[in-house]
Amino acid sequence: MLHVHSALLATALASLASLSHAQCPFADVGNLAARAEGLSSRSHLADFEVDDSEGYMTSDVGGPIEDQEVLTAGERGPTLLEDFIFRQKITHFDHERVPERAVHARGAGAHGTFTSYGDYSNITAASFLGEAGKETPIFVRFSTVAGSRGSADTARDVHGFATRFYTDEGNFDIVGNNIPVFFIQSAIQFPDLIHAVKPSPDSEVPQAATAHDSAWDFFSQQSTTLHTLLWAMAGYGLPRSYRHMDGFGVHTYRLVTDDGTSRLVKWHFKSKQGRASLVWDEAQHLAGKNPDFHRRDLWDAIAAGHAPEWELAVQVVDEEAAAAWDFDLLDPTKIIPEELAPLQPLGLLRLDANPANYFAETEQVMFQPGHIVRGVDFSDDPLLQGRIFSYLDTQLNRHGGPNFEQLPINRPVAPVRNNNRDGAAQNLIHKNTAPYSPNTRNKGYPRQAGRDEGRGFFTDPNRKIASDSSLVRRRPQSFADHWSQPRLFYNSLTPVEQQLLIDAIRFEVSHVSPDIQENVLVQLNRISHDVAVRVASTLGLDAPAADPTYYHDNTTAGLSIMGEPLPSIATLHVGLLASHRVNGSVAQATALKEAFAAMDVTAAVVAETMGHGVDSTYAASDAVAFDGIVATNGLDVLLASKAKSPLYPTRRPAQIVEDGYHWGKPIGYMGSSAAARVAEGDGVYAVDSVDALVDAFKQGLATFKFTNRFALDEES
Ligand code: HDE
Repeated sequence: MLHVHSALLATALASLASLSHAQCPFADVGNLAARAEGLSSRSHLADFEVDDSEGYMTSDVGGPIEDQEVLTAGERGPTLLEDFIFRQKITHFDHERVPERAVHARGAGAHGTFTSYGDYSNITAASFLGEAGKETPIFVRFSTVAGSRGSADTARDVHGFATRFYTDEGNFDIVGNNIPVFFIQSAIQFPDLIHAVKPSPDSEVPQAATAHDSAWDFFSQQSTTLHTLLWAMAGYGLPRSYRHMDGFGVHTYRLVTDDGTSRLVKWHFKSKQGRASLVWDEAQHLAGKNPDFHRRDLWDAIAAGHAPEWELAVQVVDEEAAAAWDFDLLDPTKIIPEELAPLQPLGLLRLDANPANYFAETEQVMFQPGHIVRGVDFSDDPLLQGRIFSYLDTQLNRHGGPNFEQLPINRPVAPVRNNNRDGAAQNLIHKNTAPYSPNTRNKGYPRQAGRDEGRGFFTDPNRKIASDSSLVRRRPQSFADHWSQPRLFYNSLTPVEQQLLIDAIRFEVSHVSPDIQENVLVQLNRISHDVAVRVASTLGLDAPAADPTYYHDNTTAGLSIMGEPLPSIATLHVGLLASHRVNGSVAQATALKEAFAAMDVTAAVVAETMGHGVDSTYAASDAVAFDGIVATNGLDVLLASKAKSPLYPTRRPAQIVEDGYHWGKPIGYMGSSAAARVAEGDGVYAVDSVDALVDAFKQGLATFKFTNRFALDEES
């Protein structure tokens, strides 16, 4: 029935979309069509949606009320306890919050669809991968880790990438990150890690940052952190948007076929938008200018009908071959280089619908690595094993009871039948009066499902434990090398990316105490003497003597972000600087905006005041808002060093161009504006026509960051 509704709506909107603009009663036909399409990916929530577009206000139990004045004893008298309307409204407000997530508190989510490319029953019995073209609704939540719910999106951090598949055989969650490794090898250390990176217990400083003693004290004492730390200090800690980052399941999982054959796998989500990062200075500006930068970017792209996409892929591992590798597959601080196990694509994720209510959907979604489906199984990775326990526990704390899976965003689309009963906020009315197994009173139902009956989980999951099964509290020797893979990562970056990574460590470690700085240098030196020397030079310290035990020159493919152009420039955003003081400038910016729109690149016309086709003012604009910047013909008047106006902060137009240049963005000068150019070189285009500019920007935006503008140590 619900499907019929959304199908009807989709048809109605599609026919609206086919009307010409003049006939259409709505202004933005494109967006309406996009919304209708999006609706299908969240149609399983439709039963729970509240539509207040008509009707009288009521109390929580349905009686019509007015709620703007309290009931008092006389106009100037005391408020009466009897005022149930007031008490209900205030009490509900007092209880509006649930505890924020202990980690990953800051995030944004969206709905969409996963489409399987094929029938993968040769590697898994999972039904959502069982047929080419099979569609499964999904919800993805992206996040930062350390900051509180109100912290800035662009804090340097590992980023969460949690995906729920509402499969026809139950919910399957891949609760992953945008970095393929993790800081620790065992779940028992997670509270230590988080206590170290969170703000200081006395002052609650700093927020959403790791440039403090406790974080680097822990990192330098716990060398398992080094690999993830290096990824976070590189561009992976500063994604341009959630859309421009990949996702990883991190742990080794298992896929199991119907006949019980089990294979080890790593999950990957490859961004179809490509990977792109900010630079640190830019990210810091954004934290103040637009703390919602990532959240808004995702929302706007989806609202405009530009659904972001990722390819789901797996590295399938041959266990016998893996036994010869020099790292352990159960160690979550290690990647499997793609040379050892190539990615096998499985299907496409497409996020095409924004939530209707942030709290109900994004805040209340409760992911768990323990949410798996038939055909997927765990490995013995000790970090994963601990997570299977922790997430259930944390959801009990956040929701306050065991019925959180009944919330609309958590409820599976597959039927739920079992003997779990009662508890706070029980939403269901169970009619079975024999809620136990085995029973005869309910004819034995609900029946037990197993591998061969009812498509259940495997009673015998075909997993073995090591033959030496004595109880121990120690880690295997195969987990002991914490330095070779960080070096592999570092070696695989371009020289500019290596420089930015070193600069990030310099920034962070400049904020910590000298004894901790010394400890950090010892660890960096085990990865690379060059890195240790370059960081030490900033700190005014001597690096330790080279410690070559783990030094090597190996590299692996696919880790550099800045070394590759973006596969698509669609939905990148360009600033078009114009002036009402210069004849034809706003008109030229408008022509550029239209030409960019034809390439699905959005653009904003900036001038001194709003009106006449201007989207933003210099008073409100900043280079951080744009992926590329164009100064229209005649703008040299505004860019001149003596140009002043009460309509914007001193030198703002010139500052936008200069910042954009220093942050590596493509810069265009039209006509005479080139007289005020900051510099020449790659990614700086001085042209006369709209066509020439747009043509140059195609390549400029795809390059994204012109890295030769960043200085390397040896050049200084
Ligand atoms: Fe989490 N993690 N984590 N984590 N994690 C949480 O669960 C935890 C780990 C990740 O958008 C919490 O619902 C432990 C690795 C994401 O809602 C909590 C350990 C990876 C999210 C928790 C880890 C992650 C969380 C906080 C070590 C990448 C946000 C609230 C054993 C593979 C999900 C919550 C969302 C959230 C515990 C390590 C990713 C406290 C104990 C490794 C993306 O349960």
